[in-house]
Amino acid sequence: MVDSARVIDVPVLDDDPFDPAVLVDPYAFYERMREAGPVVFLERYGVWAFARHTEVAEALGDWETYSSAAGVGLADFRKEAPWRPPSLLLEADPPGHSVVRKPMLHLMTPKVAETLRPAFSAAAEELVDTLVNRGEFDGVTDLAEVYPIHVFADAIGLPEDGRHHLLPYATMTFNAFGPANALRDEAFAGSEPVIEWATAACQRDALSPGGFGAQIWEAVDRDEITAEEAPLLVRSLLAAGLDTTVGALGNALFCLATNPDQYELLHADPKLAKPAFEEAMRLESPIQAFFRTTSRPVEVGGAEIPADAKVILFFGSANRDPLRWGEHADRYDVHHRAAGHVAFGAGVHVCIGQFIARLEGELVLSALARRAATLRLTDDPVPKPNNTLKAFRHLPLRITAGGT
Ligand code: 4IA
Repeated sequence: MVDSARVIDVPVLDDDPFDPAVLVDPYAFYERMREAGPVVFLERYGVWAFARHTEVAEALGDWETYSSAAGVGLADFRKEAPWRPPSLLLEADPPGHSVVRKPMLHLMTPKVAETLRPAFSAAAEELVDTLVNRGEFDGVTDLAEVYPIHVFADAIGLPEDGRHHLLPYATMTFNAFGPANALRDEAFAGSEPVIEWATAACQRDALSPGGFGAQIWEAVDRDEITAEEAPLLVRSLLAAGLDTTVGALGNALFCLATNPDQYELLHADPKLAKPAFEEAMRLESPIQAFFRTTSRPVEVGGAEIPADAKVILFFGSANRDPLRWGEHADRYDVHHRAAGHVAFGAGVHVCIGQFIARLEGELVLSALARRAATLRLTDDPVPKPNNTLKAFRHLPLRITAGGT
Protein backbone atom coordinates (compact mmCIF):
# COMPACT_ATOMS: atom_id res chain seq x y z
CA MET A 1 0.00 0.00 0.00
CA VAL A 2 1.03 3.56 -0.56
CA ASP A 3 1.44 5.92 2.35
CA SER A 4 -0.57 9.09 2.51
CA ALA A 5 0.84 12.09 0.70
CA ARG A 6 1.43 13.93 3.98
CA VAL A 7 5.02 12.77 4.18
CA ILE A 8 5.65 14.02 0.68
CA ASP A 9 5.83 17.59 -0.41
CA VAL A 10 3.27 17.39 -3.21
CA PRO A 11 0.06 19.34 -3.75
CA VAL A 12 -3.01 17.35 -2.74
CA LEU A 13 -6.18 17.73 -4.83
CA ASP A 14 -9.61 16.39 -4.00
CA ASP A 15 -10.89 16.53 -7.60
CA ASP A 16 -12.48 13.46 -9.14
CA PRO A 17 -11.02 12.99 -12.64
CA PHE A 18 -13.73 10.35 -13.28
CA ASP A 19 -16.66 12.64 -12.56
CA PRO A 20 -18.62 12.76 -15.85
CA ALA A 21 -18.59 16.57 -15.79
CA VAL A 22 -14.78 16.53 -15.58
CA LEU A 23 -14.45 13.76 -18.17
CA VAL A 24 -16.33 15.72 -20.83
CA ASP A 25 -14.50 18.99 -20.10
CA PRO A 26 -11.27 18.23 -18.24
CA TYR A 27 -9.14 21.14 -19.41
CA ALA A 28 -9.55 23.53 -16.44
CA PHE A 29 -8.73 20.64 -14.08
CA TYR A 30 -5.65 19.80 -16.17
CA GLU A 31 -4.47 23.39 -16.02
CA ARG A 32 -4.77 23.44 -12.23
CA MET A 33 -2.78 20.22 -11.94
CA ARG A 34 -0.05 21.47 -14.29
CA GLU A 35 0.22 24.72 -12.36
CA ALA A 36 0.22 23.00 -8.98
CA GLY A 37 3.50 21.22 -9.78
CA PRO A 38 5.17 18.40 -11.66
CA VAL A 39 3.46 15.82 -9.42
CA VAL A 40 0.14 16.03 -7.61
CA PHE A 41 -1.66 13.61 -5.31
CA LEU A 42 -5.32 12.82 -5.96
CA GLU A 43 -6.58 11.95 -2.51
CA ARG A 44 -9.92 10.46 -3.53
CA TYR A 45 -8.20 7.56 -5.17
CA GLY A 46 -4.83 7.66 -3.34
CA VAL A 47 -2.92 8.01 -6.60
CA TRP A 48 -0.18 10.28 -7.90
CA ALA A 49 -0.71 12.22 -11.10
CA PHE A 50 1.51 13.69 -13.83
CA ALA A 51 -0.16 16.34 -15.97
CA ARG A 52 2.86 18.03 -17.57
CA HIS A 53 4.43 16.82 -20.80
CA THR A 54 7.93 16.28 -19.36
CA GLU A 55 6.89 13.90 -16.57
CA VAL A 56 4.33 12.04 -18.68
CA ALA A 57 6.91 11.47 -21.42
CA GLU A 58 9.53 10.45 -18.86
CA ALA A 59 7.21 7.87 -17.28
CA LEU A 60 6.25 6.46 -20.68
CA GLY A 61 9.94 6.08 -21.48
CA ASP A 62 10.77 4.16 -18.28
CA TRP A 63 8.81 0.91 -18.17
CA GLU A 64 11.16 -0.52 -15.54
CA THR A 65 10.07 2.09 -12.99
CA TYR A 66 6.54 2.60 -14.31
CA SER A 67 5.15 -0.89 -14.79
CA SER A 68 2.06 -1.83 -16.79
CA ALA A 69 1.80 -5.38 -15.40
CA ALA A 70 -0.52 -4.37 -12.53
CA GLY A 71 -2.93 -2.88 -15.08
CA VAL A 72 -3.05 0.55 -16.71
CA GLY A 73 -6.32 1.50 -15.03
CA LEU A 74 -7.03 2.44 -11.43
CA ALA A 75 -7.29 -1.17 -10.25
CA ASP A 76 -4.12 -2.89 -9.07
CA PHE A 77 -4.31 -6.40 -10.56
CA ARG A 78 -2.21 -7.75 -7.70
CA LYS A 79 -4.96 -6.78 -5.28
CA GLU A 80 -8.16 -7.19 -7.28
CA ALA A 81 -8.97 -9.57 -10.09
CA PRO A 82 -9.25 -7.90 -13.51
CA TRP A 83 -12.58 -8.19 -15.41
CA ARG A 84 -10.86 -10.08 -18.24
CA PRO A 85 -7.61 -12.02 -18.54
CA PRO A 86 -4.97 -9.27 -18.75
CA SER A 87 -3.90 -8.11 -22.20
CA LEU A 88 -0.57 -9.63 -23.23
CA LEU A 89 0.36 -6.26 -24.74
CA LEU A 90 -1.21 -3.44 -22.77
CA GLU A 91 -1.07 -4.97 -19.31
CA ALA A 92 2.38 -6.55 -19.46
CA ASP A 93 6.05 -5.61 -19.13
CA PRO A 94 9.14 -6.80 -20.98
CA PRO A 95 10.46 -9.39 -21.51
CA GLY A 96 7.10 -11.17 -22.07
CA HIS A 97 5.61 -8.06 -23.63
CA SER A 98 8.41 -7.82 -26.20
CA VAL A 99 7.94 -11.41 -27.31
CA VAL A 100 4.30 -10.96 -28.33
CA ARG A 101 4.65 -7.35 -29.43
CA LYS A 102 7.18 -8.22 -32.11
CA PRO A 103 4.88 -10.30 -34.35
CA MET A 104 2.02 -7.84 -33.74
CA LEU A 105 4.21 -4.90 -34.74
CA HIS A 106 5.16 -6.74 -37.88
CA LEU A 107 1.49 -6.95 -38.89
CA MET A 108 1.03 -3.19 -38.80
CA THR A 109 4.11 -1.51 -40.19
CA PRO A 110 3.76 1.71 -42.23
CA LYS A 111 4.32 -0.46 -45.31
CA VAL A 112 1.41 -2.73 -44.43
CA ALA A 113 -0.76 0.32 -43.74
CA GLU A 114 -0.01 1.52 -47.28
CA THR A 115 -1.31 -1.75 -48.74
CA LEU A 116 -4.64 -0.97 -47.05
CA ARG A 117 -4.83 2.47 -48.67
CA PRO A 118 -6.80 1.56 -51.83
CA ALA A 119 -9.61 -0.21 -49.96
CA PHE A 120 -9.66 2.32 -47.10
CA SER A 121 -9.66 5.20 -49.57
CA ALA A 122 -12.51 3.83 -51.67
CA ALA A 123 -14.61 3.36 -48.52
CA ALA A 124 -13.91 6.92 -47.34
CA GLU A 125 -14.77 8.41 -50.75
CA GLU A 126 -18.01 6.49 -50.98
CA LEU A 127 -19.15 7.33 -47.46
CA VAL A 128 -18.29 11.02 -47.73
CA ASP A 129 -20.02 11.21 -51.13
CA THR A 130 -23.25 10.03 -49.56
CA LEU A 131 -22.95 12.51 -46.71
CA VAL A 132 -22.19 15.47 -48.98
CA ASN A 133 -25.32 14.63 -50.95
CA ARG A 134 -27.33 14.60 -47.74
CA GLY A 135 -25.87 17.93 -46.60
CA GLU A 136 -26.76 17.36 -42.93
CA PHE A 137 -25.57 14.40 -40.94
CA ASP A 138 -24.32 13.25 -37.55
CA GLY A 139 -20.51 13.32 -37.61
CA VAL A 140 -20.41 10.51 -35.05
CA THR A 141 -23.21 8.08 -35.82
CA ASP A 142 -23.12 8.58 -39.61
CA LEU A 143 -19.36 8.87 -40.09
CA ALA A 144 -16.95 8.37 -37.16
CA GLU A 145 -18.71 5.19 -35.97
CA VAL A 146 -19.39 3.85 -39.44
CA TYR A 147 -16.01 4.13 -41.14
CA PRO A 148 -13.66 2.25 -38.70
CA ILE A 149 -16.24 -0.47 -38.14
CA HIS A 150 -16.34 -0.99 -41.88
CA VAL A 151 -12.68 -0.76 -42.83
CA PHE A 152 -10.84 -1.96 -39.73
CA ALA A 153 -13.21 -4.82 -38.93
CA ASP A 154 -12.73 -5.91 -42.56
CA ALA A 155 -8.95 -5.64 -42.18
CA ILE A 156 -9.05 -7.84 -39.07
CA GLY A 157 -11.29 -10.29 -40.93
CA LEU A 158 -14.12 -10.22 -38.41
CA PRO A 159 -17.46 -11.81 -39.25
CA GLU A 160 -20.03 -9.30 -40.57
CA ASP A 161 -22.57 -10.71 -38.20
CA GLY A 162 -22.49 -9.16 -34.76
CA ARG A 163 -20.25 -6.19 -35.54
CA HIS A 164 -22.74 -4.03 -33.63
CA HIS A 165 -21.16 -5.56 -30.51
CA LEU A 166 -17.80 -3.92 -31.24
CA LEU A 167 -18.54 -0.47 -29.85
CA PRO A 168 -20.30 -1.72 -26.69
CA TYR A 169 -17.32 -4.04 -26.18
CA ALA A 170 -14.87 -1.15 -26.48
CA THR A 171 -17.04 1.04 -24.24
CA MET A 172 -16.73 -1.63 -21.56
CA THR A 173 -13.00 -1.97 -22.05
CA PHE A 174 -12.30 1.74 -21.72
CA ASN A 175 -14.71 2.42 -18.85
CA ALA A 176 -13.17 -0.51 -16.99
CA PHE A 177 -9.88 1.38 -16.62
CA GLY A 178 -11.67 3.77 -14.26
CA PRO A 179 -13.23 3.31 -10.81
CA ALA A 180 -16.39 1.32 -10.11
CA ASN A 181 -18.58 4.33 -10.89
CA ALA A 182 -21.93 4.60 -12.69
CA LEU A 183 -20.23 4.87 -16.09
CA ARG A 184 -18.49 1.58 -15.55
CA ASP A 185 -21.62 -0.12 -14.22
CA GLU A 186 -23.71 1.10 -17.17
CA ALA A 187 -21.13 -0.12 -19.66
CA PHE A 188 -21.22 -3.58 -18.11
CA ALA A 189 -25.00 -3.88 -17.86
CA GLY A 190 -26.07 -6.55 -20.34
CA SER A 191 -22.46 -7.30 -21.24
CA GLU A 192 -22.76 -11.08 -21.43
CA PRO A 193 -23.73 -11.44 -25.12
CA VAL A 194 -21.16 -8.79 -26.02
CA ILE A 195 -18.30 -10.62 -24.31
CA GLU A 196 -19.54 -13.90 -25.71
CA TRP A 197 -19.50 -12.55 -29.28
CA ALA A 198 -16.07 -10.93 -28.85
CA THR A 199 -14.58 -14.13 -27.42
CA ALA A 200 -15.94 -16.20 -30.30
CA ALA A 201 -14.74 -13.65 -32.87
CA CYS A 202 -11.13 -14.15 -31.70
CA GLN A 203 -11.12 -17.88 -32.51
CA ARG A 204 -9.32 -19.09 -35.60
CA ASP A 205 -12.43 -20.38 -37.40
CA ALA A 206 -14.22 -17.03 -37.06
CA LEU A 207 -11.57 -14.99 -38.85
CA SER A 208 -11.51 -14.67 -42.62
CA PRO A 209 -8.31 -15.57 -44.52
CA GLY A 210 -5.76 -12.83 -45.17
CA GLY A 211 -6.89 -10.53 -42.36
CA PHE A 212 -4.88 -9.45 -39.31
CA GLY A 213 -6.72 -12.01 -37.18
CA ALA A 214 -5.82 -14.92 -39.46
CA GLN A 215 -2.24 -13.65 -39.62
CA ILE A 216 -2.00 -13.70 -35.83
CA TRP A 217 -3.06 -17.34 -35.90
CA GLU A 218 -0.44 -18.05 -38.59
CA ALA A 219 2.20 -16.86 -36.12
CA VAL A 220 1.16 -19.85 -34.00
CA ASP A 221 2.06 -22.18 -36.90
CA ARG A 222 5.51 -20.57 -37.01
CA ASP A 223 5.89 -21.08 -33.23
CA GLU A 224 6.24 -17.34 -32.65
CA ILE A 225 3.30 -17.30 -30.26
CA THR A 226 1.23 -20.03 -28.61
CA ALA A 227 -2.32 -21.11 -29.43
CA GLU A 228 -3.35 -19.74 -26.02
CA GLU A 229 -1.88 -16.35 -26.82
CA ALA A 230 -3.44 -15.96 -30.28
CA PRO A 231 -7.06 -15.23 -29.27
CA LEU A 232 -5.86 -12.75 -26.66
CA LEU A 233 -3.83 -10.91 -29.29
CA VAL A 234 -6.80 -10.80 -31.66
CA ARG A 235 -8.80 -9.47 -28.72
CA SER A 236 -6.30 -6.61 -28.42
CA LEU A 237 -7.18 -5.50 -31.96
CA LEU A 238 -10.90 -5.55 -31.17
CA ALA A 239 -10.43 -3.69 -27.92
CA ALA A 240 -7.92 -1.11 -29.12
CA GLY A 241 -8.66 -0.48 -32.77
CA LEU A 242 -12.27 0.66 -33.03
CA ASP A 243 -13.50 3.01 -30.33
CA THR A 244 -10.18 4.87 -30.38
CA THR A 245 -10.41 5.74 -34.08
CA VAL A 246 -14.14 6.43 -33.75
CA GLY A 247 -13.23 8.95 -31.05
CA ALA A 248 -10.35 10.36 -33.07
CA LEU A 249 -12.46 10.92 -36.21
CA GLY A 250 -15.30 12.52 -34.25
CA ASN A 251 -12.88 14.75 -32.34
CA ALA A 252 -11.16 15.82 -35.57
CA LEU A 253 -14.55 16.74 -37.09
CA PHE A 254 -15.31 18.71 -33.92
CA CYS A 255 -12.02 20.64 -34.19
CA LEU A 256 -12.66 21.49 -37.84
CA ALA A 257 -16.34 22.38 -37.40
CA THR A 258 -15.59 24.72 -34.51
CA ASN A 259 -12.62 26.36 -36.28
CA PRO A 260 -14.03 27.46 -39.68
CA ASP A 261 -10.82 29.29 -40.60
CA GLN A 262 -8.90 26.04 -40.18
CA TYR A 263 -11.45 24.11 -42.24
CA GLU A 264 -11.07 26.71 -44.95
CA LEU A 265 -7.31 26.09 -45.03
CA LEU A 266 -7.90 22.35 -45.26
CA HIS A 267 -10.44 22.79 -48.04
CA ALA A 268 -8.02 24.99 -49.98
CA ASP A 269 -5.23 22.43 -49.56
CA PRO A 270 -6.50 18.88 -48.87
CA LYS A 271 -2.91 17.72 -48.42
CA LEU A 272 -3.25 19.25 -44.97
CA ALA A 273 -5.50 16.30 -44.01
CA LYS A 274 -2.59 14.47 -42.35
CA PRO A 275 -1.36 17.33 -40.13
CA ALA A 276 -4.98 18.38 -39.47
CA PHE A 277 -5.70 14.91 -38.08
CA GLU A 278 -2.47 14.84 -36.06
CA GLU A 279 -3.24 18.22 -34.52
CA ALA A 280 -6.70 16.97 -33.54
CA MET A 281 -5.05 13.94 -31.90
CA ARG A 282 -2.95 16.33 -29.84
CA LEU A 283 -5.72 18.76 -28.93
CA GLU A 284 -8.60 16.32 -28.39
CA SER A 285 -6.81 13.06 -27.58
CA PRO A 286 -9.14 10.04 -27.61
CA ILE A 287 -7.24 8.37 -24.75
CA GLN A 288 -7.03 10.96 -21.99
CA ALA A 289 -5.09 9.01 -19.37
CA PHE A 290 -3.60 5.69 -18.38
CA PHE A 291 -2.00 4.53 -15.14
CA ARG A 292 1.31 2.93 -14.36
CA THR A 293 2.42 1.26 -11.10
CA THR A 294 5.79 2.09 -9.59
CA SER A 295 8.14 -0.87 -9.25
CA ARG A 296 10.47 1.07 -6.91
CA PRO A 297 10.50 4.38 -5.00
CA VAL A 298 11.13 7.17 -7.50
CA GLU A 299 11.95 10.83 -7.15
CA VAL A 300 10.03 13.17 -9.41
CA GLY A 301 10.32 16.93 -9.22
CA GLY A 302 11.76 16.71 -5.71
CA ALA A 303 8.96 14.50 -4.40
CA GLU A 304 9.36 10.83 -3.61
CA ILE A 305 6.72 8.45 -4.92
CA PRO A 306 6.86 5.12 -3.07
CA ALA A 307 7.03 1.69 -4.69
CA ASP A 308 3.73 -0.01 -5.63
CA ALA A 309 1.99 3.31 -6.13
CA LYS A 310 -0.48 3.98 -8.92
CA VAL A 311 0.45 6.99 -11.04
CA ILE A 312 -2.01 8.42 -13.55
CA LEU A 313 -0.48 9.92 -16.67
CA PHE A 314 -2.72 12.55 -18.24
CA PHE A 315 -1.91 12.36 -21.97
CA GLY A 316 -4.67 14.85 -22.77
CA SER A 317 -3.03 17.36 -20.42
CA ALA A 318 0.55 16.75 -21.57
CA ASN A 319 -0.69 17.43 -25.09
CA ARG A 320 -1.86 20.91 -24.02
CA ASP A 321 1.01 21.77 -21.70
CA PRO A 322 2.17 25.35 -22.46
CA LEU A 323 5.65 24.40 -21.20
CA ARG A 324 5.87 22.06 -24.19
CA TRP A 325 3.58 23.70 -26.77
CA GLY A 326 3.80 27.39 -25.91
CA GLU A 327 1.11 29.90 -25.10
CA HIS A 328 -1.17 28.72 -27.94
CA ALA A 329 -1.26 25.13 -26.68
CA ASP A 330 -5.09 25.19 -26.63
CA ARG A 331 -5.44 26.36 -30.23
CA TYR A 332 -6.35 24.15 -33.18
CA ASP A 333 -3.95 24.96 -36.01
CA VAL A 334 -3.72 22.74 -39.09
CA HIS A 335 -0.24 24.13 -39.81
CA HIS A 336 1.03 23.27 -36.32
CA ARG A 337 3.62 20.50 -36.10
CA ALA A 338 2.04 18.30 -33.45
CA ALA A 339 4.95 15.81 -33.43
CA GLY A 340 5.90 14.88 -29.89
CA HIS A 341 2.32 14.57 -28.66
CA VAL A 342 1.64 11.48 -26.55
CA ALA A 343 -1.85 10.64 -27.82
CA PHE A 344 -0.43 7.34 -29.15
CA GLY A 345 1.66 6.88 -26.01
CA ALA A 346 5.45 6.56 -26.23
CA GLY A 347 8.16 4.07 -25.41
CA VAL A 348 7.80 0.27 -25.45
CA HIS A 349 3.99 0.45 -25.43
CA VAL A 350 3.56 3.07 -28.15
CA CYS A 351 0.45 2.33 -30.25
CA ILE A 352 1.04 -0.42 -32.80
CA GLY A 353 -2.00 0.64 -34.82
CA GLN A 354 -0.92 4.27 -35.20
CA PHE A 355 -0.20 4.04 -38.93
CA ILE A 356 -3.62 2.58 -39.60
CA ALA A 357 -5.31 5.16 -37.37
CA ARG A 358 -3.48 7.94 -39.20
CA LEU A 359 -4.43 6.47 -42.56
CA GLU A 360 -8.11 6.46 -41.55
CA GLY A 361 -7.87 10.06 -40.32
CA GLU A 362 -6.09 11.29 -43.41
CA LEU A 363 -8.48 9.58 -45.83
CA VAL A 364 -11.67 10.80 -44.15
CA LEU A 365 -10.48 14.39 -43.77
CA SER A 366 -9.09 14.52 -47.29
CA ALA A 367 -12.30 13.12 -48.81
CA LEU A 368 -14.26 15.80 -46.94
CA ALA A 369 -11.87 18.60 -47.82
CA ARG A 370 -12.09 17.81 -51.53
CA ARG A 371 -15.89 17.77 -51.60
CA ALA A 372 -17.15 20.22 -49.00
CA ALA A 373 -16.51 23.97 -49.00
CA THR A 374 -17.78 24.42 -45.45
CA LEU A 375 -18.32 22.24 -42.41
CA ARG A 376 -20.34 23.62 -39.50
CA LEU A 377 -22.20 22.51 -36.38
CA THR A 378 -25.97 22.96 -36.58
CA ASP A 379 -26.54 22.28 -32.90
CA ASP A 380 -24.59 21.64 -29.70
CA PRO A 381 -22.32 18.61 -29.81
CA VAL A 382 -23.27 15.87 -27.35
CA PRO A 383 -20.27 14.46 -25.45
CA LYS A 384 -20.00 10.77 -24.61
CA PRO A 385 -18.55 10.46 -21.10
CA ASN A 386 -16.15 7.55 -20.63
CA ASN A 387 -13.59 6.82 -17.90
CA THR A 388 -10.74 6.80 -20.45
CA LEU A 389 -11.93 8.02 -23.83
CA LYS A 390 -12.81 11.58 -24.73
CA ALA A 391 -15.30 11.45 -27.56
CA PHE A 392 -18.67 12.67 -28.75
CA ARG A 393 -21.95 10.81 -28.91
CA HIS A 394 -23.43 13.21 -31.46
CA LEU A 395 -22.03 15.92 -33.69
CA PRO A 396 -24.81 17.56 -35.75
CA LEU A 397 -23.08 18.82 -38.90
CA ARG A 398 -23.92 20.62 -42.12
CA ILE A 399 -21.64 20.63 -45.11
CA THR A 400 -21.95 22.57 -48.32
CA ALA A 401 -20.74 20.96 -51.50
CA GLY A 402 -17.83 22.53 -53.30
CA GLY A 403 -14.72 21.11 -54.91
CA THR A 404 -11.22 22.42 -54.30
C1 4IA B 1 -5.59 -4.57 -25.38
C2 4IA B 1 -4.25 1.72 -25.55
C3 4IA B 1 -5.56 1.14 -25.96
C4 4IA B 1 -5.92 1.59 -27.34
C5 4IA B 1 -5.59 -0.34 -25.84
C6 4IA B 1 -6.70 -0.96 -25.34
C7 4IA B 1 -6.71 -2.34 -25.20
C8 4IA B 1 -5.60 -3.09 -25.55
C9 4IA B 1 -4.49 -2.45 -26.06
C10 4IA B 1 -4.48 -1.08 -26.20
O1 4IA B 1 -6.63 -5.12 -24.96
O2 4IA B 1 -4.56 -5.16 -25.60
